[in-house]
Amino acid sequence: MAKGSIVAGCLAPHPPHLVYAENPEQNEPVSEGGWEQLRWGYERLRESLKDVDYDVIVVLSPHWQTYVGTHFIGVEKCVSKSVDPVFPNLFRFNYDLTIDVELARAIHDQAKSEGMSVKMMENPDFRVDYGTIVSCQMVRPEWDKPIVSISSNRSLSYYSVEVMQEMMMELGRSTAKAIEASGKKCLLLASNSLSHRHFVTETKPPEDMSKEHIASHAMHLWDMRIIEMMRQGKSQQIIDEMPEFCDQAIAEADGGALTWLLSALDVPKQPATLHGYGTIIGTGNAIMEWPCHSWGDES
Ligand code: 2X7
Ligand code: FE2
Repeated sequence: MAKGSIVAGCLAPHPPHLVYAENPEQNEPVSEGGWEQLRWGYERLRESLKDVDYDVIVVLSPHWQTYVGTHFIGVEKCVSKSVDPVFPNLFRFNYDLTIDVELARAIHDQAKSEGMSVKMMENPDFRVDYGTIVSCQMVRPEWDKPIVSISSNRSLSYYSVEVMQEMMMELGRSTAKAIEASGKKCLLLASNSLSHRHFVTETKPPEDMSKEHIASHAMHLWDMRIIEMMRQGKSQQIIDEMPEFCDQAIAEADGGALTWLLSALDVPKQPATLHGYGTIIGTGNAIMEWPCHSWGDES
């Protein structure tokens, strides 16, 4: 069997506003659009991936929060309605998705063998979180690929960013190893915003773009700093600065998705492509792609 591979890794932010603004048939609320810069960014990402061959999407979302270890959905068919608890007016999404349980279990087993606390989630009534759904919908609205859904272990809440990063570095290595052994081609998604300071009141309508801007200049500076490091292949520096980033920018990378992704990509020195940047209720969001399929073995 040929070795499996990661064809690309993406930072794929998940504010429900993006799906609300797109008006896909699965989402009940109806909008007049909005957040176009980010939605055009996702359009560019989809265009960039359109000729890339892959079997599975592997996604880690900070909105599936688990406090004892990392969990993996272990149910093959997930069909239900996902409602954003904070924005039920924007996101009530009827989903019908397939899980690659075999690959999920392979990553679970590999991580377990490295000493991580892990669990297969086998409750057939489990509701898939909106972060997972929004990122997948924006990257691949056809829903024609199975996914592997990985929870966010909130080790930062119990311990520290440093402990969270140790664990996510191991989870990333285990993910890459299991993918290689599986023979499958995988697209990895880290589902998170960058700076995460947000407004506490909603505009009328929510898609009134005359009110949308970054929460503060300090948040803007952090977002630009992280984006520049990604564009320059300075992944190790991002990992090194993660404690300050999480603390000062209340970054949603606190859920571990970005560290997991960088680790699975072997802390890449290759530049990431910026497909789009924009704010959503004051938070900073970048759509980035590490196109590993084009790097070759020598890079
Ligand atoms: O989950 C989110 C988010 N990360 C950023 C902005 C708005 C809503 O939801
Ligand atoms: Fe979020």
